[in-house]
Amino acid sequence: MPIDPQSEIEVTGFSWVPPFAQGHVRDLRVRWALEEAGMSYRTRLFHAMEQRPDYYFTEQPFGQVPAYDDGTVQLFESGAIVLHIGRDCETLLPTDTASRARATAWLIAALNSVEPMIGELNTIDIFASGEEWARLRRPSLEERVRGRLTRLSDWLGEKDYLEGQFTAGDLMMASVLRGLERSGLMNEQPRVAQYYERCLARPAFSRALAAQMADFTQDAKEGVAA
Ligand SMILES: N[C@@H](CCC(=O)N[C@@H](CS)C(=O)NCC(=O)O)C(=O)O
Repeated sequence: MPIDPQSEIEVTGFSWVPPFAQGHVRDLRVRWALEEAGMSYRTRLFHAMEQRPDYYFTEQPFGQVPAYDDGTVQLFESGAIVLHIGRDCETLLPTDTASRARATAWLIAALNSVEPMIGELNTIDIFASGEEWARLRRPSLEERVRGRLTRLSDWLGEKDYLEGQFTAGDLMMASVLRGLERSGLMNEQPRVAQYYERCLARPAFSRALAAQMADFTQDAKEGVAA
């Protein structure tokens, strides 16, 4: 869906982030879910390096992005927002109770059981590489990530998606796995790598990514802190 300035749905993201973060800001998950659901949205953008206005903390208690407002529901937390969008999209959240519950479980597993250690790995690689504590911490962290990838590979087996069909759980798992692109660890698990590529090959993901990238200012694209 093209971004529609008249849409009732507003998604808050960033107009500027450093180049390494472009295409990885968490409003991408929300944009992807909206694309899967065929829902248009408008954006409100902040500069990542500038103080968010006071009123924003009443919408997002930590001042982070994304935030979401559809006129009826105001939300923060990318997982909660994707689940909310999924209520009206059978692709994201199947209508039968059992499948819907499984999709929800995978979304939470992505955020709670996989994302934290990938986040820590990236913190080390991007912000602390070369520091002694990072050198000591990294090998065990890498092993923990490898462990999760092995389990994911075993779970996937011959399935295309975590529960057979694409759901919000896959959207979130693939979003989280994007944090491993820098490390190359996913290449050690071909099934996971293929699953990841399968998720990212969805046209809805490409549209969401293009829209996020288009929203960065020229300064951001040039890597210049305005
Ligand atoms: N758990 C939150 C995390 C949100 C988050 O970390 N957002 C980052 C951008 S990807 C952010 O706003 N960082 C700036 C900050 O923390 O001030 C979610 O999934 O929505």
